Amino acid sequence: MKATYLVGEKEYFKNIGKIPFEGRESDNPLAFRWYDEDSIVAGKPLKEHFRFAVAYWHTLGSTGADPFGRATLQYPWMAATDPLQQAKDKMDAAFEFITKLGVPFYCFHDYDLIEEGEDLITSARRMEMISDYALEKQAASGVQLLWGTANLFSHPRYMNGAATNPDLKVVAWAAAQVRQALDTTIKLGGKNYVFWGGREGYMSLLNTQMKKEIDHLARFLHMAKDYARAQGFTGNFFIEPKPMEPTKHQYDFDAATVIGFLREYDLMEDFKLNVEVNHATLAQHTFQHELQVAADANLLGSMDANRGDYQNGWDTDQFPNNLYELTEAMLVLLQTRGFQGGGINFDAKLRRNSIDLDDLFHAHIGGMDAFARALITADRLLHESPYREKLAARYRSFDSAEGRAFESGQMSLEALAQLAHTWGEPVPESGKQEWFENLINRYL
Ligand code: XLS
Ligand code: NI
Ligand code: NI
Repeated sequence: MKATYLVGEKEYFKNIGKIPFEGRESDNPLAFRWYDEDSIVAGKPLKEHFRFAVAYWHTLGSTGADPFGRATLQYPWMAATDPLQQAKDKMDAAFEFITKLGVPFYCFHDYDLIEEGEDLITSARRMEMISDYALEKQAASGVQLLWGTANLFSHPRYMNGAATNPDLKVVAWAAAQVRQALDTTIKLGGKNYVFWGGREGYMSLLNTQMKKEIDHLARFLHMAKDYARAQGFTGNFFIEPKPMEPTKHQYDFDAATVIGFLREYDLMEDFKLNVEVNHATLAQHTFQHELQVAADANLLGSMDANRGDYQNGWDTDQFPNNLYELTEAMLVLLQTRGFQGGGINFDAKLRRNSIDLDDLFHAHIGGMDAFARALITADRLLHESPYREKLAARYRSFDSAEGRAFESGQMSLEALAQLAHTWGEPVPESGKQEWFENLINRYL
């Protein structure tokens, strides 16, 4: 990223400059204490491990509205009533924020960039205009697009789903929107393209032919992939699992479900997973479980960082700050091959009463520092602590000749059973869970 940052005609975040790294002794809340982007951990700079991205919809577009009350956030870049002017102001603010924060990527839904028009042609013209502007902004700042996507869930036409809608007319409209979002992503050099199945699911099985809808979803994904590949797109496609909300049952329930779906419909070559913390916990999994499931299938593409509320279980999209949870997640990341093509997108939003512009900085700085500290801790756990040794020791019996024969399929059930007779009753061995748990706190 270039050292100078872009400030549009207006400067939105006045009195805030480029966020510096000041180290652990600093008590400046607008500085990084752990995230020193060029410092090398586990063989590469922190910025390459994380590939942080700002989520356009939350960071620039949040209003603070909730089902009980109207907007509390009146961001100055949303003030213009003309949609073209508003989109340009929003983008000026976005690039000012992203470059001051020092994040290398951003992510968007099509109509986060500019308000949808009253028909497809108007929308296409608007997307053309704002993506030209984004191209200029990207070139001037060095900020890149981690992924693009299409919003196939907000407009009322999608209330019964998009690709899984029982009405082909809606499916066709979704195709028009996805084609346009793919074109925009490709034009902006996007590294990846995301499908989060917004309303791809059902509210009641009574009015739903589930098999038909899931077949349609797979067909739609094949079409989108074929189109993008024909346009020269070489990036990854990501599916973002989520078990519920907005529908009662989302088809992309969790990582294991999505992996089964990709396998069944022959999509494994092109699609990987974008794992989100709060979606994992909604599915009653831990975040690290979902990462491990994706990584074990060689399908860990990217991550949406946030956290839920552990008391009410909702998808509250709070900024990540739980060091213990993040350290466990970074242990998975470091012990597997890391992200394939993706990075860490802050799919997180401010609380409705966090109304100051600097709150956006505090939120992201805190999240980035928490990830940096977690990664540094996980790396030390792997290299300075007895963690790896102790974990491997639990499985050491499989290093024997018999263990290797078992693992490589060279042993019958009779031969395995015979070993029980030879070896006798096994002596129980402790799982040492508390020992493992304490180790993390010791290194944090
Ligand atoms: C919603 C999702 C959404 C996707 C992008 O819960 O997290 O924000 O990341 O469509
Ligand atoms: Ni989400
Ligand atoms: Ni998300």
